[in-house]
Amino acid sequence: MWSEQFVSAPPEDRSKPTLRPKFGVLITQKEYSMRNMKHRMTSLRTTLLATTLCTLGLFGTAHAQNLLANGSFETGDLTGWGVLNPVQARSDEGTTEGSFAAVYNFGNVFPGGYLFQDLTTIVGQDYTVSFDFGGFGVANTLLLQFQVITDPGGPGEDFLILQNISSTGSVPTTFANSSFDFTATSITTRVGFGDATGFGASQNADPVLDNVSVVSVVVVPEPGTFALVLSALGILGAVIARRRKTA
Ligand SMILES: [Ca+2]
Ligand SMILES: [Ca+2]
Repeated sequence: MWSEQFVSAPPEDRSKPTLRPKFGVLITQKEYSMRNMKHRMTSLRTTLLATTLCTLGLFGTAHAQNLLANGSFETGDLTGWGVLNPVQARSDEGTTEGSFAAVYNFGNVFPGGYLFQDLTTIVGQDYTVSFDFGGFGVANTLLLQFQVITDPGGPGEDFLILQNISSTGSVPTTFANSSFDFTATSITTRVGFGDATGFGASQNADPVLDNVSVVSVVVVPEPGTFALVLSALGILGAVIARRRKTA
C-alpha cells in the first residue's frame, strides 16, 4: 500500500517531483495520485470478481444438485431406492442416460412394482422432479403412477402429486420426459414411481424409467456460504468507503 507520508507536495504544486524512498524513483504528486487510484481500482475489481465467483460458483452448485441417490440407476441395481414388488435395473430395454434404467414387470411377473425415495425437504421450498418414462415391448398401453407424498407415514401424510403417465410399448423403447414442481409442506417428502399397468397389458411389455432427478428450484445457500458472501460484501463495502474517504 502507498504511504501518504512520503508525499509532501502541496495540492497547488502537483508538478513538483517527490521522492519515494521505497522504490528510489522520483514521481510527481499527480503521478502518485494516479498510481494510487489505479491500485485502489485494482483492489475494487479483485473484490468484485471474488464476490461474483463466490456467488455464482457456490450457489450454482447447490442449484444443480440432484437430491436423489442413484437417480439414473447407474449402479446397475436399485441402491438408494425403496422397492416393493418386482423392479430391476437393466441395460437391455433402453435408457436415456447412462447404461441402466429401472424396468418394471420384466418376465411377465405380477405387476405393481414400486420405487420410492424419502427426501429431506425444507417446508415452503419449491422443488422440480424430472424423469423419463417409456414402454418396452408390444404396443400395449403402459402406465406409470408418479407420486409425491408429504410427511410419509406421519400424521400429515398426503399426496402433493398423484399423476398417471402413459406410454405405448415399442422396440426400441420410446421415452418421454415429464417434469413436475411441488412445494414441500413437511421436512420429509417421498417421491414414488409405481407400475399402474393392468395385468393383461403387462404381458410382453414393460414400463421403463430412467434419469430421475429432484432439485431445488430456488437456491438455498448453506450458512457457511452465506457467511462467505457476506464477508466478501463487507470487504467490498470497506473498499468503497475508503475510496470515498480518500477521493
Ligand atoms: Ca440410466
Ligand atoms: Ca412385462
